[in-house]
Amino acid sequence: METRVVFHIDFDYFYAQCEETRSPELKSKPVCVCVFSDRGGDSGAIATANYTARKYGVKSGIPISFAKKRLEERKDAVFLPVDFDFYSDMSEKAMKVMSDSANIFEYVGRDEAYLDVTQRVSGDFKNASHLAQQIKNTIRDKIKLSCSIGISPNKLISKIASDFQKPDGLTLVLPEKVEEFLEPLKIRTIPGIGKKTETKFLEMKLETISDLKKLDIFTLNKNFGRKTGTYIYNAARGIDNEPVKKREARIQYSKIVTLKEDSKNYEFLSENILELCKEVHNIVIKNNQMFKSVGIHFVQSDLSNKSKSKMLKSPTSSIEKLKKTAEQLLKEALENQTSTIRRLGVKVSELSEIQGQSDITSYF
Ligand code: DCP
Ligand code: CA
Ligand code: CA
Repeated sequence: METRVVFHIDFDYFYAQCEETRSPELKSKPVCVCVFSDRGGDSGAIATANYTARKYGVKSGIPISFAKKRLEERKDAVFLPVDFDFYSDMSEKAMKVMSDSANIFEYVGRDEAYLDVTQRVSGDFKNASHLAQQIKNTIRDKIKLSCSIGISPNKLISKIASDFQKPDGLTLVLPEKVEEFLEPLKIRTIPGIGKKTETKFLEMKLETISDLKKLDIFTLNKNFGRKTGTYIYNAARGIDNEPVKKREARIQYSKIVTLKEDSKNYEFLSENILELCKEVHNIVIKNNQMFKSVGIHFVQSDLSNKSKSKMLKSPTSSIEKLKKTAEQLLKEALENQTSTIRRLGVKVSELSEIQGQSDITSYF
């Protein structure tokens, strides 16, 4: 197989940086972006914080009240509610710059993407560094965002490399330097290895990737199962053949069926709705997403269209919530339905990525 040139691009302290771009006076202050829960007050969690706030121990996932305590001495600290629409707009613009520079562009989430640029740079890593620097400059000049880029022959190493010199980093790992780059790193650096797996290795006195290489494939498979064991074995050696797959940013997922017969009977339609919910939910989970809006869609017997949707209180990935909302919409839609229905659809939108799914058990 020819040597590939793969970028992983990740925006720095993304939500908080978007807020700084909108209000530059925030730049000198600790900035925390908060997901307030509907219980009111300070209940809820920190989505992210800028690097000034991080110096005080504020990070993604901790309760807002902890963050406030840690920043007590900083009277200028700012706590802002999340504004997903604004971050999506910023993301969309920056993603455009990236996808214009790639041979294959794979959207991962609002704040990161993989690019296969092998052809674009004629397989040359020096050209690749220049291209990466250009992308960084353009995104900084046009969109006022900084990002970090990892360059290597595969997705795994590029993902690790983009995180290596954050913020505003550019890390190149040449094919012949891959193992050298990995060896001193903590095992936890391997994507998919979470706290639980790390603890298991620490109990075996294994801390770095270099230590991890002492385990043979049989031991790993015995402990983690063949799929995960093989993944860890290869990852420790920098081996990853996953292609960069073309994927654009999605704004919704939907499924539609043509019914066995035209109908406006609630029981019959509801059965179909629940089946569609299952299918939509499968795609959503496979893509590691949550949704905040649920919609149903009718194509009526005269082929006219009708749709109805509902915004939820907070993003969710729950199938029960999806089913319940879709059934409720169906009930409401049928209240004054005269025409029978020929095709029926379910969609979810207002998507966001599920965060904190970094444990290997949830990774596969
Ligand atoms: N996020 C979240 N909850 C989490 C983790 C992240 O809501 N537990 C959101 C906020 C982040 C965005 O996702 O801005 C991207 O997550 P990253 O892990 O890439 O972290 P940041 O971009 O915030 O920081 P870094 O500079 O480390 O990339
Ligand atoms: Ca980021
Ligand atoms: Ca990220």
